[in-house]
Amino acid sequence: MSKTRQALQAEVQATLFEGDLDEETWERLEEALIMADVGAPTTAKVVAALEQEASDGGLTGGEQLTQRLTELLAELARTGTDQIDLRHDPTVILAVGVNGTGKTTTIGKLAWHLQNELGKKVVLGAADTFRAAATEQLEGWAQRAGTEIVTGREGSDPGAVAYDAIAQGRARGADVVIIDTAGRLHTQDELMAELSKVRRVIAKQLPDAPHETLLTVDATTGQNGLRQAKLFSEAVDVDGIVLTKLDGTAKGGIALAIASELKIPVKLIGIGEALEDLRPFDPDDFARALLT
Ligand SMILES: Nc1nc2c(ncn2[C@@H]2O[C@H](COP(=O)(O)OP(=O)(O)OP(=O)(O)O)[C@@H](O)[C@H]2O)c(=O)[nH]1
Ligand SMILES: [Mg+2]
Repeated sequence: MSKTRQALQAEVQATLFEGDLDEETWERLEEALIMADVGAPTTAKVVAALEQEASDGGLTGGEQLTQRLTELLAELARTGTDQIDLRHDPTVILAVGVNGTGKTTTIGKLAWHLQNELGKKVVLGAADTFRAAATEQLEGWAQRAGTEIVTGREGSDPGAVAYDAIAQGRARGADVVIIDTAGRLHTQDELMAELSKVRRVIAKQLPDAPHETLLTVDATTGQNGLRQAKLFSEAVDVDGIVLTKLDGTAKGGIALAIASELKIPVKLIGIGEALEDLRPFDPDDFARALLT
């Protein structure tokens, strides 16, 4: 977050502490938020609310303004429940998203966290059978995280691998089964249909599953990633967003734009490539971290 903080903080602080709250304050604030990828609709809402409060006399100085801005951003980012419910037996998590957004890496980190920090037994399913390298990559993560993994042959049916993984998970008493899938674009009809089929096959093995479909979004792709996520979530049911690569961007405001514009909770954030670089998304902490 430090890159976003540096970019946004400098601009906001310069804006807010330069005396009166006037037209220029609002323009500069708007610009700063747009630069941080908070997005035009969300920015407009926030600035209009602040302007109103200022003209009603509720806001006087820069300090108050910073505080209200933080509160408003956090409010907009709060969407539904942000926690993953792990009470199923086993809980099935399905990772979906556009190519290269960080599905496999997120699964590795999540598996590690569940197993080593929460003491859950995890089984991974390598249902990205598109390339042999994809399975190898997930095997590497399974090894590092110390979890079991179920794989299929290259080119085999991804639904069958998902089905097997859940069957194995149940047989071995796993708490969580996490299924990897191949990257795809919402415009690839056949691949989207394949994803729906994977979901149907999973439900055949366990009626309520998948319990959590997580869509990974690459934070460095900004507003473009937001549009992709919107279209993707219209094609497949998504329960939560994992916003990845936040360590590599000065545009962390995208988390707020996604939550407030898509109405899908951002549940996890990726902040690096190592096992421990995954965090829960907390709107209050996040808004505070953006500004102070
Ligand atoms: N800096 C950084 N890099 C990340 C993060 N998450 C993933 N990556 C990197 O992004 C690249 C793609 O990650 P993958 O996990 O392979 O993405 P994927 O969605 O599984 O890709 P496909 O299976 O090809 O669709 C890799 O080089 C990862 O190391 C993150 O939070 N921060
Ligand atoms: Mg992958």
